[in-house]
Amino acid sequence: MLKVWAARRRAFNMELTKNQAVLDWIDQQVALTKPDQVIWIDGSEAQLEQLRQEACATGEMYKLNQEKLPGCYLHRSDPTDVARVESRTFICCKKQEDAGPTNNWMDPQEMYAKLHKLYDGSMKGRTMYVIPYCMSVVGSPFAKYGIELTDSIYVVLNMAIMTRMGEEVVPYLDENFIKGLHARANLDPEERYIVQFPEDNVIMSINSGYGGNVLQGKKCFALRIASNLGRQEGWLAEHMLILGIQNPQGEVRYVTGAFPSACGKTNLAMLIPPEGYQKNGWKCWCVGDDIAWLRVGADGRLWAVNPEKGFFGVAPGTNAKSNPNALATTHQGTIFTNVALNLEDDTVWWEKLTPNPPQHALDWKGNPWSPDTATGPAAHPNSRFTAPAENCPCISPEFNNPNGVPISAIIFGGRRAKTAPLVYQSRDWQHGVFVGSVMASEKTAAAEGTVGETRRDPMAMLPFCGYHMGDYWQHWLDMEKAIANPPKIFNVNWFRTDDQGNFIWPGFSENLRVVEWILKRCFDEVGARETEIGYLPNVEDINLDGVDVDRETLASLLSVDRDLWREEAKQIRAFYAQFGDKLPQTLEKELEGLEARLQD
Ligand code: GTP
Ligand code: SPV
Ligand code: MN
Repeated sequence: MLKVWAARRRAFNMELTKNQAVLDWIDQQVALTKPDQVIWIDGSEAQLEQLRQEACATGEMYKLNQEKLPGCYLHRSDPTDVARVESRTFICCKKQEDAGPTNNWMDPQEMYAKLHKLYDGSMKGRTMYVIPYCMSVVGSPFAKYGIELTDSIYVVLNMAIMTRMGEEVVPYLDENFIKGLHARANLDPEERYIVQFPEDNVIMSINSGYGGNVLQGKKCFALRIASNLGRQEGWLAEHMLILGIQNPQGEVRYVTGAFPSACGKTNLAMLIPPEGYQKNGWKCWCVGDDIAWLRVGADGRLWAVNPEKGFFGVAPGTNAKSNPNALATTHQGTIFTNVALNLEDDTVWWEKLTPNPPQHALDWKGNPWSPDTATGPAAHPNSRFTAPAENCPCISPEFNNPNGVPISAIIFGGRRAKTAPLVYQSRDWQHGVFVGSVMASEKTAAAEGTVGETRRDPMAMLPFCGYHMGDYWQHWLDMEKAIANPPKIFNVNWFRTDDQGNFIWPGFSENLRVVEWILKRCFDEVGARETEIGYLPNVEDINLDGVDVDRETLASLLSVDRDLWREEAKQIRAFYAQFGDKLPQTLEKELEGLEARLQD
């Protein structure tokens, strides 16, 4: 049987490699899914353009106003397929214990058997595309390579924006490549699976055509599989933005930030300094908006690379005021998913893009929409843009540096209406790991579930950690010994609300005021006051020149409510309970310390 398929593959005569391990694996997947043809993606503009035309001809994509949005397209996913599905995401390793209590698990053999039935013949009448791709800079010591086989042109075109892919990657494929198979099948939500087999370096997703479920380089590879590789090889794969901040002296200092999905990474990563800061010579540089691979450099510092090449960003809320850099980034070569089509000029629209919605539009499902008759939003709350990083006006000159950038601070954060203050610093690395491990945030539209519900999302990795969360925390703790000059660890919360539910802190650009304090702490340039939960700024140490926030409001944002924190400590204890023996002693001790400090 396999021989037949091998012959058929050779007949297409398109394969870009002679590597037998690669070809054998592809033959097996072809035999299973039975596509009509197999096409290798070489990454050339000519080939991608042909695919764009084909997608437009079948209605899979819509070509937008090419004068206003050159190279831009709109795609609508199935209305039942609009976000990551955590309930159908699995980590399949031999022992359930290795996946831990926060991941769905199934025995690998059982899962393979189940999936084989679903994939069997799923590409009949369709084309399989072979995408060789690389996470990080091609040829760099830290790069990792993979192949995604998919029957979706949308996936090919998105992967072409999000990853370095095609012919240039092929020479680097060896038997260690990450094997990925994706089939749209019939998009049945009941049979949707996003599965990682970390012991085999295999990713399989089926019955979805949306974002993080199917663009396998992103969450499946660069986080779930890579977190396992990082544990084995002594580095960290994290759900983090990477931002460079240039001060008036011209020094650029870098921070990473781990916030849960739809909690502000892209916005902070593309921050534009407030006017007064700009006048004084401050600049910000975006290195990454979603994923960071962190390694210890020869100088004993932690260095970060962004393994991606594009942004898959949340559209709603993005506008000329909140994030002009993101908006500019989407003005060419961008694929929009599930936004509204503005029929007035054949461009796109989403909530808060402009104060006045277009009178004539199609909503994210393709139905006529106008503000006067609307019964729902024009764009889906998790609608997104896929845009090339090179479009970004503030892309860092270090973006393609294979060594990455040295990190001064790690910033954890989430959406908390109360409890968490605007910013605080951990006492040391161990306490910082504790702070990350107990991160909590109100749920957003980025995954299925109830928006607004508070959940613990350790290091923003709850849906992305490819192994036992307790082992992951231990790995973080162990890293301390390897980093001679570790970054300092902080926690921020831009989302405290008043009694009417309005955000108290203006956020966005103004967040630089907080980051400035963070960097001053890293370089011993400012003091702090010690509290039960860590070091907080003295109210006079955060610059409020040119922002409409008074010291009293800032003081309230920097307050620690002991009653709320006692309640928080109780919840942390309950959360930790599920990890049993796997909870590192160090973190148990940190919790005891917090509880003791909160007793009067
Ligand atoms: P993922 O791509 O899902 O990982 O999300 P993300 O963490 O990159 O979040 P993003 O920056 O796209 O922001 C998500 C939402 O939060 C958007 O609607 C933003 O407008 C809003 N947001 C971001 N930063 C701030 C802020 O400082 N204050 C307030 N109030 N809202 C913010
Ligand atoms: C997230 O949900 O954190 C995202 C979007 O960045 S997705 O790629 O769909 O996971
Ligand atoms: Mn994300």
